[in-house]
Amino acid sequence: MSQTPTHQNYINGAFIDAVEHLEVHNPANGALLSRVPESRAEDVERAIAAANDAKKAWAALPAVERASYLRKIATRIRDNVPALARMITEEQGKVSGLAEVEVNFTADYLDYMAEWARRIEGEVIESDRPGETILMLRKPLGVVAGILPWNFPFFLIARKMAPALVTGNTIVIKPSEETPNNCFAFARLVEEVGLPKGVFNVVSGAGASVGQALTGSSRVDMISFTGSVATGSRIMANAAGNLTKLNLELGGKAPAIVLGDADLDLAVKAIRASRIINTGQVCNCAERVYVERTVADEFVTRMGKAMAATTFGDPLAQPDVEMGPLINRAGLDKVGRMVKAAVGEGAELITGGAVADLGHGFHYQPTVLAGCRADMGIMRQEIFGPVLPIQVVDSLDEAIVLANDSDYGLTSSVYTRSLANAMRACREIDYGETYINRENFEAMQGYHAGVRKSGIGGADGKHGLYEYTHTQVVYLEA
Ligand code: TXE
Repeated sequence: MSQTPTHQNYINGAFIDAVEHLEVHNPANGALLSRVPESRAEDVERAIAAANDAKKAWAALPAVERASYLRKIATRIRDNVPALARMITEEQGKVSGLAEVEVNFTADYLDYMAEWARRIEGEVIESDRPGETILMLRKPLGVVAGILPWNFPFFLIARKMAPALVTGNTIVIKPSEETPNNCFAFARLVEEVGLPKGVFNVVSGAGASVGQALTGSSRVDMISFTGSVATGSRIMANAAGNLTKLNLELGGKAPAIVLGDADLDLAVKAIRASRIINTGQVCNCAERVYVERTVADEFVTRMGKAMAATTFGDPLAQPDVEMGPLINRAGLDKVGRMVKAAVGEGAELITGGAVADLGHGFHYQPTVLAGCRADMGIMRQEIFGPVLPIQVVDSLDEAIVLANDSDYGLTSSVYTRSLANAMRACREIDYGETYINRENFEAMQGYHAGVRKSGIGGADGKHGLYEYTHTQVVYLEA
């Protein structure tokens, strides 16, 4: 019988034993997968010190040299796709196909960010004084703390470390307690490509201890966090003492607006895909639908059938299923509570509506709720599960008002054949991202950012890259 692996923190280019450990389990069947460091304050301090010690030499390397390490890591990732994808499926529960997409996307993302090496640009500004040149330089911030969620754990390492490193920062990553194994696998690839020590560090452990220590440190220059609003808010409070720069991606409650002139086949297909991906546990998942009355009955019927046909189970035992389990008991209970409350408040259950008893794992049936209203919790709070609540509207105006009346403001979508309706929705919908006639899934060259409580700052593309820099203006009289 193979032994349960025990992981070590990766600090200053070395794998280091921890005193205490957390257990990691497979959410599909409860199997114990590994033990990972329950790091202490002194481990976090060591990692922050290593990142600080490494930052000067790293920033002094030409950006193309920094980028060459990202490309080497991408190559090593591509050499190991099946093993990495399996590891993600085991600890996170996502289906194998999506896990492979995540791994390949991560490699592509590293290459994409590496391409920016020769495009990091400052400015030359006209001066008021004769003989003076004003230069705006772009510089790294220093040490970044990357705090990760569990839903796309492998990709999110790259989303934070690639722009941080190519612009000359060093980083300390804290993976989620739920999904740390793939982060240690990433650290091994970093080690194999010979990245200078201290540039990339991993410390695992609880948010309340390791996360708090990282975000409260005066020697961290930027916090890049993806997770819940409640934790984002706690991090902001903890960072306030040092006024540490924040980049927060805090999830969403994405509205999908289906107008009477929409292609309903397309709308059903795309909204279903945007709801069931990763079992509904994605920040840009379609979380609520506003459908125009003229097509509401037909849409609800078709969506009910489409969701009911969704297959689910343990993705390692049944590789063809479309959905795996939810991440943990808390996630399952939250989804169950929200559906029960909605039905109690008058929502009509079209399909699903219960925990799926497979004898193992945290599975919830694909669910559609019709007759929802704006005052129901299910239309306002992030569900993060395979549940689609639908509300009928009488016009695009009403849909836009309801869509905007939300604490969240990350992604949104509109289904219509009218260019005028699409453009009006784009102008009036207050969201960081809007998809027209397509499923919700962002591109690495876009800019993933939300308004309201969905976060501060954003990721991806040129604008995401520059979040990891500050400017220095030089007034040069020479
Ligand atoms: O998130 P947390 P959880 C939403 C989604 C989900 C809910 C709860 O609705 O159901 O959040 O998920 C670390 N200081 N999203 O509890 O707590 C923690 O260790 C510093 C949306 O898993 O936000 C982990 O590494 N760090 C989201 C990370 O924060 C702290 C993705 C995320 O955990 C900390 C995930 C603290 N005080 C959940 N407390 C998205 N944006 O897509 C915890 N952490």
